Amino acid sequence: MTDSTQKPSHLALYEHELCGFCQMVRRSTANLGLEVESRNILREPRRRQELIEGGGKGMVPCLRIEYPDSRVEWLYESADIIDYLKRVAGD
Ligand SMILES: N[C@@H](CCC(=O)N[C@@H](CS)C(=O)NCC(=O)O)C(=O)O
Repeated sequence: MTDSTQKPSHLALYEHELCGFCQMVRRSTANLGLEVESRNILREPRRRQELIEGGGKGMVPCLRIEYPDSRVEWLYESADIIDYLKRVAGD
């Protein structure tokens, strides 16, 4: 469950280029005009480690949501990520 009361201060997408679900999310960030940092878990192994440590599993795509008070949430599932991004873009 993501915090719908606060706007994120930073968004980062853990992904890789061989993942079709990641491509769907990436397309949606482009269409919505959102700035989302890309963190590639194949090209940068430390990103995969971060993902497992922070989110609990190595599955991609995963959106790391940081709030102004430094709280962090990890959102898995492409459909949930896209819904969340649409909400953020609509604010
Ligand atoms: N239902 C998930 C499927 C994601 C998925 O299957 N990701 C694959 C890459 S395309 C993966 O990370 N598999 C490795 C793992 O689950 O650890 C979604 O829509 O995001």
